[in-house]
Amino acid sequence: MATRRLTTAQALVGFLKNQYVERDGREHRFLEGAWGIFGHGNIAGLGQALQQNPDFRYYLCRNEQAAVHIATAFAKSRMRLSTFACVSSIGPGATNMVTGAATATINRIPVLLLPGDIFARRNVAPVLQQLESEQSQDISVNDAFRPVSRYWDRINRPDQLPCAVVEAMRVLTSPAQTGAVTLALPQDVQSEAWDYPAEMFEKRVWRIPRQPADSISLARAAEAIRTAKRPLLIAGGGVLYSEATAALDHFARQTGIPVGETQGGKGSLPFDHPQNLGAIGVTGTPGANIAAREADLVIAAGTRLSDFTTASKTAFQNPEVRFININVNEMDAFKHAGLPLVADARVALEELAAALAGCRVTNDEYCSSIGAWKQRWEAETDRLFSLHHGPPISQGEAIGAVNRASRPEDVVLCAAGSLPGDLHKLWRTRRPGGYHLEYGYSCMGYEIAGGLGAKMADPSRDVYVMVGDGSFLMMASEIATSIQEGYKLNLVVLDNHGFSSIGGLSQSIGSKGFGTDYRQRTGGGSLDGELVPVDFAALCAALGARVVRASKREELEQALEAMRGHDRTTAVVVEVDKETRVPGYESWWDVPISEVSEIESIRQARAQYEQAVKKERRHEVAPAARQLTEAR
Ligand SMILES: Cc1ncc(C[n+]2csc(CCOP(=O)(O)OP(=O)(O)O)c2C)c(N)n1
Ligand SMILES: [Mg+2]
Repeated sequence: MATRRLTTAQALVGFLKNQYVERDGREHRFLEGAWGIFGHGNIAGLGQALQQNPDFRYYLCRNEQAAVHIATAFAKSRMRLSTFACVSSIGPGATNMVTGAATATINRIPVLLLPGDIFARRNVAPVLQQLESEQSQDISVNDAFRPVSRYWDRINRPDQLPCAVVEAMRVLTSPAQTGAVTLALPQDVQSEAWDYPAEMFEKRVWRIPRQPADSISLARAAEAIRTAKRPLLIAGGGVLYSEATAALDHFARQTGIPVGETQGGKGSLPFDHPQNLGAIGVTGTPGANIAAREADLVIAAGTRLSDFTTASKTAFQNPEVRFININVNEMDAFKHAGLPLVADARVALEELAAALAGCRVTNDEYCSSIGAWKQRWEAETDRLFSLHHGPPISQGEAIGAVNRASRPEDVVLCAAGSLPGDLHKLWRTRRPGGYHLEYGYSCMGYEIAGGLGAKMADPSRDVYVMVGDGSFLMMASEIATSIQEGYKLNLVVLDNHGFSSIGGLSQSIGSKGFGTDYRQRTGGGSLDGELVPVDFAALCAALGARVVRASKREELEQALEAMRGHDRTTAVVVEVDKETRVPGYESWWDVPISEVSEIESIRQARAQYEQAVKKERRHEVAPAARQLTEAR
């Protein structure tokens, strides 16, 4: 057998750079290189291996968490067909990636994490940054990756590597199983050599299958759709990842069934598609939420049915409601006692459309409601886009300005704060992938790093990162990385001196905004003094961005116009009114309120909560008559 004598780290890089995926006849290199930061736990091992493999590019970032966000946003933008590896030293560099791992796994996005680890040989322990345990020498901080990884392994001997990397690729390229994959690499093992089989370094193509649905279940689903009176389809991220947008367009036009979009699925249809009711759930439009409330059949396609989509299980109030779940992931397909179509979204939608050929399901009355809801929502969006409030202007107006300034192919990107809800409702998405929200983990700090990943995934699309002051302060470091790599970001920093989102939530639970403003501590001991002065424009400039300040709406519009002419990361900083919020529509979110309290406003909020929570339904144990299938 031909072999190559390589270190574990050299063999790992040699293997990774030769992995490809193929779907629908298109082939992609799966890993485009490695992001990360070196330390003593990887510089001599993996660092050296990357140095001698310049065709597997190393990218230096400022924070290991950011590395994972960059990789995640890149993979999300590439519809999960390619990603990056992320490397770190041992200890804090490694644990910085844990939050990124959770973000990727929850969003079902492939990223490969390669943290350094403590010596396998153990004789020099405890090494710098080692977590010592009295119960076992087989514990390190990297064990913290186990619950947030879809596959986790520790390479304690060089000859374990071939088995581990093949498992890693199997999971990363599995549409149902994908997420963060962690291979912990003890510092000494990285540098140890072994005679690796030469075949390990040959090009390998992983074909991503398009799984069809079980034929009996599909026939039952078609029958249920044919006889439904108020059907509704919910489009989740899976519709985008499976590149099923054309299939969805065809299915919706043919059947007349309206579509509500989750955060992950927004952009599955253009905003002005006749069947697109827009955002659904807690941050949804009135039309989508009324349709959900009345629906007798919900077709959930490529969605995890999170609490934001189901309005904490209050969204579907029709006593007869039944579910059909199209999902590659069996766990999702079985939710709400639904009829599981364990299948690729595109194949399932095409097969359903074929089975329903010539069948328009929606009656005239439902069709006219859909048209009226759409019309009213466009008028409401126009109203919120032109409040002419302030200065400080309203966040809705700022979103309108960015939406108008961006081209149809451009991308808006966001993750946490009040922006995700406002964007979900208001952003007029024109192309698939034009709306990039990390709302599975809603991780403050994802935005700027994620913007860089999205821009790298498709440099022809301009990326507008909309970021609140809180998220900005959590992690703005990758502005410098965007300058280093020459990828231009358009940053729109919305400063409202604290947390509009959690501040609003605090008001609604009776806590009057406690602890949600960026204010100085007063003599009385509370955080309600003067605003903490933070100059966001100076921060952006200091990190290398071009920057403009805007306060009036016209200034924001001019700044956005001027942004387009620059080829380097450019920021506009605008103050927005924290209290002028985009309202909620026909929905509710379960945030339990203290059962007993000394504060009267909290007691009142609790009384309302007790009423509202009664609307929560137990779809998972629906009576047999409401279940569409007994499939196992
Ligand atoms: C890492 C992290 N910590 C805490 C939270 C909880 N959280 C959600 S939104 C938010 C405030 C965000 O502030 P900002 O970015 O200024 O947005 P705004 O609410 O003002 O729109 C907080 C603390 C979170 N989502 N992520
Ligand atoms: Mg804020």
